[in-house]
Amino acid sequence: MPTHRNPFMTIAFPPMLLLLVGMGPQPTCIDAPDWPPTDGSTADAGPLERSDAQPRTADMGMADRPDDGRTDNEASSDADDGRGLTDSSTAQKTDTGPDGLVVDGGSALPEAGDIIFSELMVDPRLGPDRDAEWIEIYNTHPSASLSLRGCEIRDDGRDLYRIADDLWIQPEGFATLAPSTDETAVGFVADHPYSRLALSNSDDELVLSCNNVVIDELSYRRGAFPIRTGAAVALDPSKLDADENDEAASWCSAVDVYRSEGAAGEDRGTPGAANAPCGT
Ligand SMILES: [Ca+2]
Ligand SMILES: [Ca+2]
Ligand SMILES: [Ca+2]
Repeated sequence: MPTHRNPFMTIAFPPMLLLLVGMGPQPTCIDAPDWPPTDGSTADAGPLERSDAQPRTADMGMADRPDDGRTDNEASSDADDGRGLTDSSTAQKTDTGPDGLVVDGGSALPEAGDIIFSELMVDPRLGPDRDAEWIEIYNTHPSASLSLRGCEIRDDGRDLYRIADDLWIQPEGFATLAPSTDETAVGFVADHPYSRLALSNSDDELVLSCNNVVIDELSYRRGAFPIRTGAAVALDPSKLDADENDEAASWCSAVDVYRSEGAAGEDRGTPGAANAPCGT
């Protein structure tokens, strides 16, 4: 028998020896190296999401929707997460859009009426208007995630902001834009920061256009529209339409509180979520 500093090692691993070694003073050497798994399978993406090798168009089983002829300039890029369709905030964090992106005919560009203004914080109580105003928009499309990259929001005056980065909205989902994504300033974490936009407390216009096509526009006026300090102007959820949101009667003051600072008061609205029905 050859000499060895550990005589146990000369034996060809009988089961009882392995057990003895496992009970010895240095158990770490037989710790199972693959527990817990380190290959990513313990991430919060479940087995259904682990489909990196599959083409994007197969995701969610929606690849066979009708082609309306629109062309693709966004959807072919790689992304890193299969959960974008159910989480708009996740979608915002990707560089080129959510994995599992579903687009009409391969296009993510909205057409007229696809995205509408759904809620406006015109006159926040907490924080100055320049910091705490916000705009909520809604994707009316029942099945297509849409990108607002390159689109513009403007008024009829000097205000104009161009969306230079990706801003995705899932089908029948909401997105919020505010002067910053600073929760302390806005009262929540907006999906996208804008600049050079201000919402007049008396009357103003908002126009969303993409590739020089007006997607939605509206004009509001105090007195007709329910503009109040500390309450967003909220579109009735039965009026989520580019034409119906032109009518003052389609809007009401938000009731739900999203920001409260004790004696300083409250701001009401549902940024990023469905509005409550008006009249309730
Ligand atoms: Ca304002
Ligand atoms: Ca409109
Ligand atoms: Ca809302």
